[in-house]
Amino acid sequence: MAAVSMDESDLDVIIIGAGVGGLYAIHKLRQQGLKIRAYEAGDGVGGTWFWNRYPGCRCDVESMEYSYSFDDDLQQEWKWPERYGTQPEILRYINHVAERFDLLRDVQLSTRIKTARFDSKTNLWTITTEQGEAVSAPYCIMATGNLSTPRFPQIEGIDDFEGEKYHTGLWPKEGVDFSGKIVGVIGTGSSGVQSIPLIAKQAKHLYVFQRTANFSLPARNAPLDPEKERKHKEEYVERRKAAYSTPFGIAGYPPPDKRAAEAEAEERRANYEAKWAEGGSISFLFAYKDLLLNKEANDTASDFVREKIRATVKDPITAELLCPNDHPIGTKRLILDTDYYETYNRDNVTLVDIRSNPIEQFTATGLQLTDGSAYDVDAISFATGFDAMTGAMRDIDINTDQGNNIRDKWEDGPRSYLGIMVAGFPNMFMITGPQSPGVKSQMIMACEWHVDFAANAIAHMRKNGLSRMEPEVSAENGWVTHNNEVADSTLYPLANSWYMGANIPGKPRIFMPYVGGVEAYTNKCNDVVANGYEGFSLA
Ligand code: NA7
Repeated sequence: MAAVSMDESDLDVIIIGAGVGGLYAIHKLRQQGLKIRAYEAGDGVGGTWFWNRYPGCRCDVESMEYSYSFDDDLQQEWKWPERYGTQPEILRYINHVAERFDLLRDVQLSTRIKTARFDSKTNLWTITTEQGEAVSAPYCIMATGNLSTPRFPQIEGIDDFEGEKYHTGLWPKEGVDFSGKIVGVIGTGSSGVQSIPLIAKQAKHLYVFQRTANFSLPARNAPLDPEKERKHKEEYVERRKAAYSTPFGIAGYPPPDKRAAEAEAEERRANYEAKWAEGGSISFLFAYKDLLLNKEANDTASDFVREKIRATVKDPITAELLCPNDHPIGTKRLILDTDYYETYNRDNVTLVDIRSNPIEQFTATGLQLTDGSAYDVDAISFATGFDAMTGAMRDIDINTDQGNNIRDKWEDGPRSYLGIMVAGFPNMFMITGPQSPGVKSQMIMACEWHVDFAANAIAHMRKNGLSRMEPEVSAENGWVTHNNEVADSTLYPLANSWYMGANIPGKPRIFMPYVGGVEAYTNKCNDVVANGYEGFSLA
């Protein structure tokens, strides 16, 4: 039987998750004089950057952008060593922020939330932890993350494998030494592509088991140019503001004004070459304005990258297998790598095609494919991804005394208003929830936006003596329809991506992020607020 802990009984806000979003929520809500408590499953803060410690883990947004904007002294004083932040560096930064703003005193670590229930008579959320503790508060913030529920493949015999078994999203803190070992990596999304070159350098032999080839561009990581850093810092405040008027929430990339067909083949090639040399995904996807809208336009960019793969990988069969052919470039998360394709020129790396010859089963010593061939390995790294965007919330039994349950509500795919709240679940705010631009934008900025929205809404309710806020069903339906229409006007739904829920067997295929762009989204949110929280019912 769960006991309500008395010292927590006067809480105003419960926050679930102490990653980038949860930590900022503590800071923001505390400034409003609210009593808050955050619950975090990990034994440290940082969310994604706490768990994903695999070799090569690095952010694919440049470090000067991928940071908090809420405090100018913080952004002026922090020094990022490289163009793209590594996992240890980003985690160091997050811990610095937690200490600097004294956030840890409101975080309960090593505490996984099992249930969250809203009672309409008391207007209170009560959460219970796996340890059996129960805590109540009028508001609940789900800062549970989009890529926080790692998934192992459902393949026969997976528990029979007696060697070392790792998941990139649950990597051991102490690291792993693959020296002298035969290693298998399953999965070639960002986590696989980032870790493969480093594991290859250490392992005796590396087998990469690839089901689907993905597009990857060179990151061109390098030490941060001091002059670039100085200039960026000088313009920080304006750049952060300008980011809200861009599609991906990142300033400094002028939007393209040409369609791909408006350029001659030679001009296009030169353009793609320049972007390839510059590194990074936004610049590349901004080569032409219809790359994500028009298949022929997209083919020109996809073909260019396939040519680069063929030119890099010496063995033509391996090169061909590495050429993505089932989705337009950019419709899955575009990967940034360092020496990924070059790694296949090493003698100790073998690419195994498990599309034409799937894994049949795991054995005590390795894995066996459908044609009977067997691979003995000392260790397997599962780079097999996450139950993205909805997995973490569905893992918690979120329900109300009115009979609503998030698992039932989202059975055919997530439904929300603005990716912030869900009809039937009053006073529950999501940080970068499904149907918001979250994962299609600069995530730290997206977290700040959602926390600010929730904090302002709570302040509005308290000021006006209101105790309950939730979306009207019609507003939610309208937003879901709009979200789907916007996605359907692009090439995104053509890919079997985690954006679509396609990586989890049985998960409904609905395009989950809002892809109308950050500018359109934040304008919509501002209008909603200016019109007295239009589409929300406040009681
Ligand atoms: P992703 O991008 O979901 O990649 C997972 C990879 O694992 C992908 O290549 C999958 O192939 C493969 N996979 C998944 N299940 C299986 C099974 N059952 N058998 C074989 N291969 C499988 O996850 P990441 O961790 O790399 O990246 C997630 C995000 O984190 C990334 O987009 C960045 O935003 C940061 P498939 O394509 O499904 O055929």
